Amino acid sequence: MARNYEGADRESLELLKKMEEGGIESSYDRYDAQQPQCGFGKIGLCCRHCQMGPCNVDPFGRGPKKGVCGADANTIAARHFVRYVAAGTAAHSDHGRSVAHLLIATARGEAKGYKITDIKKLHEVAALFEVSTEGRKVEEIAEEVGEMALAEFGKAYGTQAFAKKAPINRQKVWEKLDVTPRAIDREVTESMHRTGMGTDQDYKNLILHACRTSLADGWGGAMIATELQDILFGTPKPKRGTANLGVIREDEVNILVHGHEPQMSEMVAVASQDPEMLKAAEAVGAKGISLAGICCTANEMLMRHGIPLAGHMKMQEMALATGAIEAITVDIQCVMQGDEEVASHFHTKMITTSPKAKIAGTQHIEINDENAYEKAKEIVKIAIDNYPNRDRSRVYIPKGKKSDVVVGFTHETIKYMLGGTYRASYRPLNDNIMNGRIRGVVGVVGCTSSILWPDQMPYMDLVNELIANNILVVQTGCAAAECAREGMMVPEHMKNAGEGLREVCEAVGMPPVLHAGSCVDNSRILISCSEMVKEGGLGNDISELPVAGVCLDWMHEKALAIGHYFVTSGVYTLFGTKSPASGAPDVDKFLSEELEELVGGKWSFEPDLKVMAKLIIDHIEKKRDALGINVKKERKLYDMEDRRQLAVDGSDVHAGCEPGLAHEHRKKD
Ligand code: NFS
Ligand code: SF4
Repeated sequence: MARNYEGADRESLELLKKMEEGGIESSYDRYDAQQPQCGFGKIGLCCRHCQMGPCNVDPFGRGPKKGVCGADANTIAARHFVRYVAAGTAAHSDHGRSVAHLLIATARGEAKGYKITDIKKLHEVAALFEVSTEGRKVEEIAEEVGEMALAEFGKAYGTQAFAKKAPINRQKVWEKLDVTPRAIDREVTESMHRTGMGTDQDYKNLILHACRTSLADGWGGAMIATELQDILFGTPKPKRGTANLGVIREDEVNILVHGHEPQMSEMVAVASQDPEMLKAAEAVGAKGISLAGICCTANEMLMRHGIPLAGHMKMQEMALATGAIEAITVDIQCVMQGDEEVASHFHTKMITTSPKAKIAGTQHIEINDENAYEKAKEIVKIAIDNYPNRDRSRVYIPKGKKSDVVVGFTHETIKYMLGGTYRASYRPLNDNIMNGRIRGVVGVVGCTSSILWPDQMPYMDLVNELIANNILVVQTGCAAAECAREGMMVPEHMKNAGEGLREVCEAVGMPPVLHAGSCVDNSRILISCSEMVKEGGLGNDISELPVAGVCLDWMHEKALAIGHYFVTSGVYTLFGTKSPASGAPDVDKFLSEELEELVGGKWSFEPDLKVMAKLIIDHIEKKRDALGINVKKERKLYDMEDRRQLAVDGSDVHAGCEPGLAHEHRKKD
């Protein structure tokens, strides 16, 4: 296939070219080899849930309209949708479960090298689980919190504890529809049950169960993962770091950490700074030991320690193709089996560490709660010993961009940054939205995939368009890594923002594009939305906020689970792909129109970026209209108490945020 290597993301393209020249297969080659892909599968109309199938339903009416069992297009497409969501929920939640186990082991003193770092958050989560803290040791509290978190996966009765963090009105919506998530494992199991041959055959009923299952992810498993990780490894704070393939070092032992759970990468990071290891590295002629992250592990390490981010999902093979990687160590999720082949073309050792994720042909060094530090050292030692085997004539580290990035914008950080240390609150954010400097907030999250070439850069284009329209952007996952790599997550990028947003960024010193973490950290965005509602002035439910959620280059099932929990939480959510249910127009209509009546949020699948940007902006303005904050005289509704509050916040933050100035900068009233 003729390829154009002239593109914006030169570093990735240079390495892809190098791979091609060296006869090293990439995911792009394999994508090409898969063409044409199954048209029925793409639109959700291929069922192989029983052995009377596989059954295809022809959306054009020229072939069969039903599967052997009689399942129609709606049933088949809706069942697929549910299974996607269930698989995504299972992935995030199993990650959350591991963290709960680790917290318990740490509290019991069984997990060498780990410690409880954020005691404030421990107390917050303890309060949520109604775990008493009075006069108890940190370890006792942590152990009980861990046990309570673990119980969320299999509790026989009741619903998810973290769902109580949602605004009251949101909880009522869920109760009315009977979609408040029960035990996490139960929702996933029930999804598999309902979607098997001969069970749930009403597409609306199926999609509503996808709602409940996805909530068990966002307000269950993923939130448990994030909150407990913060307790163990610390809640991220603003920090500078670097991103892109250029972070790989010419003269150091390079170790890539790839996957999702910080458990492994945190220990490899500690082990890499062990004096014994540094000495060993020196002995083989290396200037040091350098770690770089791939995928969401990269986001976790960047957010908490400023460890450089080498790249997102579709850059994993390219990072290996630099020929400068002594070892790549992986745990779970988004690890391409193709990495093993790329590594085998070089001296690179590939090491799997989770009993859940082995890869044929690679070395397996199991890391568990008890042995992590010793095993991490073993991995670092393997990398050091491998350094002399690096063939320098084959090393190619792109010299182009190595971007600075400022990360660490959790819902707590946003509160402190905008509200000030003494009066941490969402008031200033709400006020800036109400006065129109910030029109709204959009989460731009999710995957990158090998369907798009590295020079097709939809995230950057969309994000720039949004900030130019005074929309604050919050990012997680590989979408965040993509914009980080492009240097968009630094305060200087505010020059691309509209006037109102720029003023806020200037005053606070923050980037217009905020890095909020990994994919499980989308739960941070849910909490931010809840806080905005609770702060007041922007309606009584998440569905009233001028916000939206976006994923452009959807790849993993996890992303569909995320999208669906945003929708079910009341957020308008847009994906830049075709709908996975597009073969079943009724299901599609239910997702993109009728669901809004029920849950307040809805889906759009829109591959055209310009159209998507317009949909988002129109939606935000519609929500602002409904809130009455697009009307000038609205300002007069502030009473004295409100004014006093605003004055305090204004002095707390910066002069530019004084309420008196607020309306002069509005672009559109
Ligand atoms: Ni999220 Fe992270 Fe990336 Fe997609 Fe994969 S790494 S959990 S799934 S590809 S964003
Ligand atoms: Fe075909 Fe029905 Fe079996 Fe699916 S469940 S494979 S549609 S017979």
